[in-house]
Amino acid sequence: MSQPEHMKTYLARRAEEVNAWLDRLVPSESTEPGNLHRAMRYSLFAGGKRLRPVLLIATGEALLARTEDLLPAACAIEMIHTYSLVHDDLPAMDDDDLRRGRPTCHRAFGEAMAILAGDALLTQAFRVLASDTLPIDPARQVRVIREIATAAGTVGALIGGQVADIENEGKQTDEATLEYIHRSKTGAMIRASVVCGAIIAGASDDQMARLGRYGERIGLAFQIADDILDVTSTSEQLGKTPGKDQAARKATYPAIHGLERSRLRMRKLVEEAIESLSGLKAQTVVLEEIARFIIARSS
Ligand code: GRG
Repeated sequence: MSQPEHMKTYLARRAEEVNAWLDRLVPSESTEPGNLHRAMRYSLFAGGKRLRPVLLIATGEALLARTEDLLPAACAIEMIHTYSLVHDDLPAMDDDDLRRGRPTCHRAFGEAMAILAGDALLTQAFRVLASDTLPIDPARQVRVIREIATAAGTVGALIGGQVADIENEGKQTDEATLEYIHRSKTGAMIRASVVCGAIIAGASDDQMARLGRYGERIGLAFQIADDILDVTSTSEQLGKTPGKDQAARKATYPAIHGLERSRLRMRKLVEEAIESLSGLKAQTVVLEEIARFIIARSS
């Protein structure tokens, strides 16, 4: 089996575990308000790759944490990621009709329900993180909550990056601003996935620093790959509308650097990510493979 095929199988197996836990952690459609829970589940179970939860689990396992101690936090990160996609697709933001290969949440349930489904996914994530479903030492639990709240927040993080992205639409964006948007909007949550796996596993300061660097590099590489795919893929391949970045005159790597330089930068980031893992004193093969897999389709 080729490396990407092997990784696809690995991701699919892990995604099944994550899905089973998500199913337990989010209220059922028969629980009132049923329509809201249906909207949350519609987006949550629409077939996302589960990259962030898998990163959290793979990092924790590399440092010998138990999988069941990692899964609740992994699911919470996926809930936050899904909320961000639901809100990003709204008419007031990216105004998209297609996500994960099917109509976006607001297309299926209406705008009001999509806004509330996003809010509810974010809230449920922190409920899970703060509950005793997370069977870890309370000091580590608080660190995980703080890490995720920071990554989902405003300063160099998800919401802040989204604001910068919107404010720079249609403008001549310089390299520093582009990098800030990518590191914040996409990179922060990916880095937090890795770092939270490390916190739950009780990583040393040295391991935290190396893994933080790994997460930061693959986070940026992932967004450059996404920018490249937006230019080079079809809507069937992407599960969302391609060419939207260009149409909205968004700040992207290919727009500023062209495809070839973007690919070089992305590959360099993955090399640096893998280098960061050396000396970790842990079994890092899966993390190396994930880093390569992230850019495989856009290389
Ligand atoms: C609304 C606060 C707020 C933030 C929105 C996530 C986001 C920020 C915008 C979505 C558009 C976009 C290009 C985001 C970059 C991150 C990205 C590539 C998301 C898609 O992640 P995947 O590929 O998706 O992991 P799946 O569906 O597999 O989970």
